[in-house]
Amino acid sequence: MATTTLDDYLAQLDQLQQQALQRFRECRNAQELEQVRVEYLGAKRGVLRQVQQRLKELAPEEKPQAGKRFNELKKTLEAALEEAKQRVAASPQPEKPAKEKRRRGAEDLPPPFDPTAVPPQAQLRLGRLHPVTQTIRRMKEVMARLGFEVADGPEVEDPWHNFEALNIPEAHPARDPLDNFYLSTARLTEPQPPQEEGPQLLLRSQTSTVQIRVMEKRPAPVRVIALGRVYRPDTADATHFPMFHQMEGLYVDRGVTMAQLKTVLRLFASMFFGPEVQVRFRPSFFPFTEPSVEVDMTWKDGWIEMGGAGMVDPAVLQAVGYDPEQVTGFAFGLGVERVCMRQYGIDDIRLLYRNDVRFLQQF
Ligand code: FA5
Repeated sequence: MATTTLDDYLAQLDQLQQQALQRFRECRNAQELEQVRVEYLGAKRGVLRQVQQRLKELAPEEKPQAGKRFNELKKTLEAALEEAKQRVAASPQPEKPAKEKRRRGAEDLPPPFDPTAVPPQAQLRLGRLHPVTQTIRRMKEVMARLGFEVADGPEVEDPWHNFEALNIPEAHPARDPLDNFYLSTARLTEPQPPQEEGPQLLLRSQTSTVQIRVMEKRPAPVRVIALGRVYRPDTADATHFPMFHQMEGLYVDRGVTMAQLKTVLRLFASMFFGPEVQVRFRPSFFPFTEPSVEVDMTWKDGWIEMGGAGMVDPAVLQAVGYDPEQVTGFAFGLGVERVCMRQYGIDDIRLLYRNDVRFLQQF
């Protein structure tokens, strides 16, 4: 026997329709709309679904009319849902007004910055050494195998170590202010206590300064390298930069010869770059070596100038208190960036100092 009459059922559907349409109209955002959709049109427990179940309770002859009305109701609610969706989408919720934000309590504010917090794994990027640093480490390794220990010196130098002891007298053009970064104490902002007139300091223009510092400190024999920054007001181009690095080498002992200098530089080149690299020595001039050479190495189809070298000038040995009758020595200074460029096939030195991670992460 039927438990629900047709009239009751139809009345219930009318009431439901009114209610539901009202609820859809009142929705102000997508979240509310979704709640109302689930409440009425939800596939499992929606009100419409429950009402559909009750169709079974009607007498068989009443079912077609009731079913028809039910289908109408369903379509009406689905249309109301669509319309509400469009209305909500067309009027995006404005940001909460600033006034309201300011009134919010501390618990609504973002958490305070915690410098000890570990960021999520995805944000952690593994760093790597700058290619020039990698080159410096490798150069030290190779030279250590050839018996050279590492020495060091300051980047801010006095004229004695940068020039005079290296046989570069006061009037020499290499000391021209246009070719060096002299430090001017006159620019200091704080008033300075009266001082004795000191030497005009400068950023070292070559690592040859370390030759002097080492020999001043210890007697021969010395066999050292010094790797570090040097500064020159050079215009940047593909092979020059105003700040660059040099590796200085110095070997002083009884009976050191030019043949040994050439052998050490050739060995360095082949141990660093491989047996196919060729080394060329061109006659040159440096005030602190005699004779002097320019050192080139093959790269691509030509030669790249790597550095200068020569036999330590007797005047330099004298300046540091060595006896040029007892000892001789050789010295060389290689451009580290040039070595790095040949090592990695970099054809413009400026790329090394642009701090472009896309470039740097290749090494
Ligand atoms: C010198 O600096 C000498 N002190 C080298 C030396 C040492 C000679 C010991 C004899 C005995 P030079 O100015 O040529 O030499 O520089 C040496 C190397 O530094 C150059 O061959 C080049 O490889 C590199 N170099 C020079 N200027 C720059 C620059 N602006 N940017 C990058 N590399 C440079």
